[in-house]
Parts: sequence; C-alpha cells; structure tokens
Amino acid sequence: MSNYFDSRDFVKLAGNHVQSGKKMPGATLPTFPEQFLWGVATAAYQIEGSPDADGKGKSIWDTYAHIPGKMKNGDTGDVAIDHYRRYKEDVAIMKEMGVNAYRFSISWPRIFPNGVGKPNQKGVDFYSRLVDELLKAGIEPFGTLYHWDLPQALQDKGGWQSRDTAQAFADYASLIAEQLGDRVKHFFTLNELQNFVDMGHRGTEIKVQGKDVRIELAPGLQLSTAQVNQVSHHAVLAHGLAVQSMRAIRPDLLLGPADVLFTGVPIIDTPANVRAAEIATKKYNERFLDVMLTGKYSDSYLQAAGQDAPKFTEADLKAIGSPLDFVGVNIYIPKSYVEASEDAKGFREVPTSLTHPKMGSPWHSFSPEVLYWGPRLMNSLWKPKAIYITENGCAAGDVLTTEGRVLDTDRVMYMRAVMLNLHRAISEAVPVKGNFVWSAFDNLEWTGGFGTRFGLVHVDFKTQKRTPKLSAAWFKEASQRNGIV
Ligand code: GBH
Repeated sequence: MSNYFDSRDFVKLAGNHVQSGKKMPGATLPTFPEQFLWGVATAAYQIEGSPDADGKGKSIWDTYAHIPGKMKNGDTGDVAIDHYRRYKEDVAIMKEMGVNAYRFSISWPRIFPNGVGKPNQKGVDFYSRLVDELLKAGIEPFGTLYHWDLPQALQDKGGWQSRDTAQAFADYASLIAEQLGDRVKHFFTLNELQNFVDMGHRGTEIKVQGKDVRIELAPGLQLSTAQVNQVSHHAVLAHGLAVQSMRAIRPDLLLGPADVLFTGVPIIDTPANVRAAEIATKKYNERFLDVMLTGKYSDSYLQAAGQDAPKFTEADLKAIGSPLDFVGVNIYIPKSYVEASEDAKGFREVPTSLTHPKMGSPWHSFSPEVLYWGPRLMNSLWKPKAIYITENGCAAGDVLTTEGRVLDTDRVMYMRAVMLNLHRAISEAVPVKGNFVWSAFDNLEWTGGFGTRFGLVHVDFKTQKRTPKLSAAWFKEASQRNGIV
C-alpha cells in the first residue's frame, strides 16, 4: 500500500550502516527485558477529525477550539490528521515502524453523544474495527477512556464540577469493557488528571528559562481553589468508579490510570537530596496518584487545604483506592529540581538555570534524567505492581527536505537520552513494562495547534501525506533490537 514506507526507505533514512534486528559488533549498550513494549501513543481529538460522523456528539474541545483566540492560528481538530477515515493506513505505518503496542483514546461523545443515555453503536464500531486492525498487525491495543474530550452535554450540566460526571464515566467505562474488553486487555482510565483538572479549570503557569508559560485547556474555566479541589476529587472518583464497574463486567481486564507524574529531581545525588525529591514527589501528586495508590488523602494535604478541602466520603476513598494492575504515567519534565531542607516541608525547590536547554514546545525543558528519577521515586513511594510510561516525546522544528526526508536529529537525541535513563531505572528492578512515545503522528497539539509537531511520522496537514522521520527509523531499530544500538 504505502510505497514511501517500506524497509528500504528505513535504510535510506537511517543510513546504510544499519542492519535491522542484528546486534552491532562490539556494542555493549543496554537491552530491555524480553516482553518490553515499544509503543506509541495518540489521543482521539488530536488525530481523528470527523467531529460529526456517525452520530458523534460534541465534546468540550469541539466547542473550545472554535472560540476565537484560544487556539494558535485558529487551528481546530475538525479534520486533524483524518485518522477516523485513514486508520487502516495508520495501523500499517505503525506495523512497519516496529511498534508492538498502541495507546489510543476513545472519544466518549462518539459512544455517548449526550454523555449518558443511549449508546451510539456506530461510534463503538469504529473502535472495534480499529482494534481488529491492530490485532491483525500484531500490535497490542491499549485503550485510554478519557483524553480530555468530555461530552459537551455533560459540561452543560456542570462538567467535572458535578459528581454525576464521575458516575456517567463509570457507566461509559463498563460499556467499553463489555464491547471491546474481549479483545482489548489493557485500559487506562483517565489521561493526565492533574493537567486537565488544573489547566482546564484554572490555568497553570510553568517557568522555563526564567519565563512564565501559561497553559490552558478546555473548558478554560477560572475556578476557586475549593472548586478546583472538588473537580480533582471527582476526577479521581471517576477513575475509581470506572475500575470497579469494568471489573464487575470483566474481572480479567488489566487496569490503571495514565496520569502525569509530577516529579522532584534531586539537584545532585546525595542521599539527603534523593530523600527530599521523594518527599516532594509525594507532595506534588497528593490530589491524584497519591490518593489513588494509598486510598487516602494525606493529612498534610487536608490540613493545608483547610476550608478548601474537597468533600468526600469513606466509600469514595475505597473506590478511588481500588487495587490496580499497573500505573501509567506520562513523563516529560521535572516539576522541579529540589534539594534537602531543614524546614517542615522537607525539601526546597531550586530554580532552573536560565540557560537550561529546552525542546520544541515552550514548556519543555530538556531533562532526560526525569525518566530515571520518576519511575525510581514512584517505585519507592508506592510500590506499584507494574509501570507503563504512557507518554514521553518532544516537539521539534521538523521540515521536509527536497528529498522528502525529515532529519529530526534533536528528537533522536531526546529519545536516546530518555531511553537510557529509563533503562537505568529498569536495571535497578523498577518494574517498567513498556514505553509509549508521544506521538505516533504529528497532530493537533491542543492550544499549540498544528505547528507543534510531536510525531515520529510527519504529516502534511494539507495533503494528509504521512512520511516517517529519522526518529521513526531510530524507533524501528531500537524496537527490533529491543535495545539501544
Ligand atoms: C501531554 O500533555 C498530553 O497527554 C498530550 O495529549 C500532549 O499532546 C502531550 O503531552 C504534549 O504536550 O500551548 O504549545 O504549550 C502534557 C501537557 C498539555 C503541555 C498541552 C502543553 C499546551 C500546548 N501539555 N500543552 S502549548
């Protein structure tokens, strides 16, 4: 089918010295555990397009992206990379890239156009066809139930400020378990709870190279701290109720969240700094991973929140703390570099150097060691049964050369560095089972628009032509060798 993407092209892209699948003579660089998954990830709104097809309802992103001034260059997901119609070609490309696991998200309003009520079978059928195509290609499907595209109908009734949204999510989750759970064995509940809660309901400031970068996501609200804390409670409650409702339908499913890990990285490797980083990491995730993995809100959170603490019941905590098969975490940047401190908090944040290197997007400082410290600290704090890195990757200033190549040497540098750090964690017995690169294809980077390219595969957004980048060739080599060359 795609003549621009056969193995010869990979050799052309990567150079003639590559002998796919063979060990390089003399190479002593790391190999990964036998069942390690070399995955890639995407999300529905960022790739699918076809916002009205086959009975789909509106999501909050369909609404938000059309508000003037919200999206860079006025970009929207109306067409995106037209994956809804081109999914077969996209699966074939991933297969050719040596991908053995694919993390995709299911659009809730395709399944429940009104958020609740009668499911839309045609929406389910799309994901069913996608899953069959993946299995035929030998790619293990990993479904994400929520990657930020809440049905607009639920937003109109209060969205995540309403407790009913958590219950509606559990009902949607059980329908997916029933309809896809015969073929999809792994599901992630919600993507990056902390980011969609905070960026969507208050906006977040991140400091990079001394500059504040403000990030907002749909629905773009400006709520009070008490309201945001209630929203975060409903998000973790949705996760817990979904785990329960899916297990009730199919006890054999393997379930966990795909949260973002806010990591404290020790400024230098002294035992006191490592301890400080651990304390910071627990604190940074107190409203999310910490309550999901311990079944309780920490005393320090509840005390500090005081009047602003969320309202919850013991039964809520029991659901939120439901036992999990794995924890998925997206890891891009440290929340902060930290050092030991004598004060009550137990750590002090150190501002990043003004010249700290960064990757293509405004918020993305280049700190590959977070792929070592994140999993390591997570393991020592919460001892999860298994860990998946559900996202890492970077934007780059990709251009097509006249020969039709995309030579993203910076992304290759990034991935080599990240995977070496991840390997270090695995070699210390941290149970990381796989890694999903963000992203398989260039796509709509939320408010950042189409100019912020994260893909291993370049997409011409006018013609929809897909072209694997140098980094795709790197990925194929690494996945075939199950190691770094
Ligand atoms: C993750 O978010 C998301 O899960 C994924 O969908 C996203 O594409 C990926 O990482 C890369 O960002 O105005 O250009 O700064 C991480 C948090 C949310 C940070 C969206 C940047 C706005 C784009 N990101 N965000 S920009």
